[in-house]
Amino acid sequence: MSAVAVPLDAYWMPFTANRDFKKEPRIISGAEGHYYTTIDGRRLYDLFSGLWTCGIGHCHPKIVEAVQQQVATLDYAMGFQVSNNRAFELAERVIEVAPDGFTQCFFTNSGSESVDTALKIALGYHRARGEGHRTRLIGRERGYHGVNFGGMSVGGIVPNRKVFSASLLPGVDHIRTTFDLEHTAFSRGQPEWGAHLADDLERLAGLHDGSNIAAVIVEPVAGSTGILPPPIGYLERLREICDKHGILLIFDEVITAFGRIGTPFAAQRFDVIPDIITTAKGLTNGVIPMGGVLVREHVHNAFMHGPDAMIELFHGYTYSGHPVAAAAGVAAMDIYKEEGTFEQAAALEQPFEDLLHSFADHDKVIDVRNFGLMGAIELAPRAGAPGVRGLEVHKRCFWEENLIVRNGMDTLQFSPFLNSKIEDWERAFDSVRKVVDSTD
Ligand code: PXG
Repeated sequence: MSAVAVPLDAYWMPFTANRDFKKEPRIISGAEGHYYTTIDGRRLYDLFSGLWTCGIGHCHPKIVEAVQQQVATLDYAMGFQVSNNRAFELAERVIEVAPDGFTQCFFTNSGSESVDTALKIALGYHRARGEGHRTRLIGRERGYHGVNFGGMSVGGIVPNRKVFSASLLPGVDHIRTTFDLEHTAFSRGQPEWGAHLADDLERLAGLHDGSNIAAVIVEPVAGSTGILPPPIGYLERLREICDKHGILLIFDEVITAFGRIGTPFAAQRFDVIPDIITTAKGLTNGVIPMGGVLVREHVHNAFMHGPDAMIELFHGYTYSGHPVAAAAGVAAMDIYKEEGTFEQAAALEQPFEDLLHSFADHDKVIDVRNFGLMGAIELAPRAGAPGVRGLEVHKRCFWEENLIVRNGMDTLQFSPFLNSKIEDWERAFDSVRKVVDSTD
């Protein structure tokens, strides 16, 4: 346990069991490369690369330098009516690696803000084209799209919605999750079963009439809910149904963008091109909070009518395109290119899959899922105590094995560095096995 005193009372931690945490605080005070340093001086190997954020490692010297220089040159400039050079540079760099047809990037400060921005752009797009009746938004069960009202409403994570049930956006429906242990357990990569689940969108189009639906939003590979790769053919089918009914397809790529699955965007890996893409996390390698919403030309063009002197989209944040965040983003884009980060991630996919699936025959494991450098080992819940086994593994890895392993209930989640060393993984997964073996 932490030997150094930290004032624990005032900070209300996000998505954390605060009282449990404060009995046994796990506090990090430094980081370098693939390791954290705890406040009491231990080094921990990070199997979650931040929170899916820091794909090229912590405190990358080039990003550190870019941020230091930028903050001493231009710390902030108003982003409405005037702007800063860095925001334009970063938008250009992001569009350079985006799928063909994407021409514009709108900046936010987080994934949640990117999602709500994307939903508003979708509604504005239809209205601008004279289809203001298209107001329905469709998400998916078990989807995670952040915690703001829009993202929470299209999201499908029950505990995130439960308390706020009466305040969710009206006019939202959900298609079925692709999670199905009976048909897909222990699939390597994309499950073969489940493309037909996309037809649930056709069902909703039948119920409401497709002409009333504005957009459908999905994570191409669902992340937070415990890594659900799309069944083969599923995303293609969603795209087809969207095209048939004039529905915009939004890919929430807050996790999957910038190399996590071996390509700049998941859209390229699956060769399914949405109309709007949301990003955050890897945009700055997690160094400064920032998100981005990428749109295809036709989406942007729909807004570019009316008097030139009129604001086209009444939306934006004080910190949209913040120069220090944008400088971190430009440095991240430089490194991705110079170090071949996306190719490095692609080359690591197979060894990662093999390591994860070496847990498949463990008696406490009920599923293993993976795609790109996203992986999950789902443990059987302990009778009458769902989630406890997973949390114990997380804590024991932290205290006994000097290892960060994130758990979502009883699912152990892995988001390793895009430039990981296989020897480090071998050691780390040996430790995970030791802990899983010896946890009740
Ligand atoms: N969309 C997706 C797909 C995400 O994964 C968000 C939106 C929201 O981003 P912000 O920056 O507002 O948090 C996310 C965030 C986990 C975990 O354990 C994942 C996220 C957040 C917290 C935990 O997998 N992703």
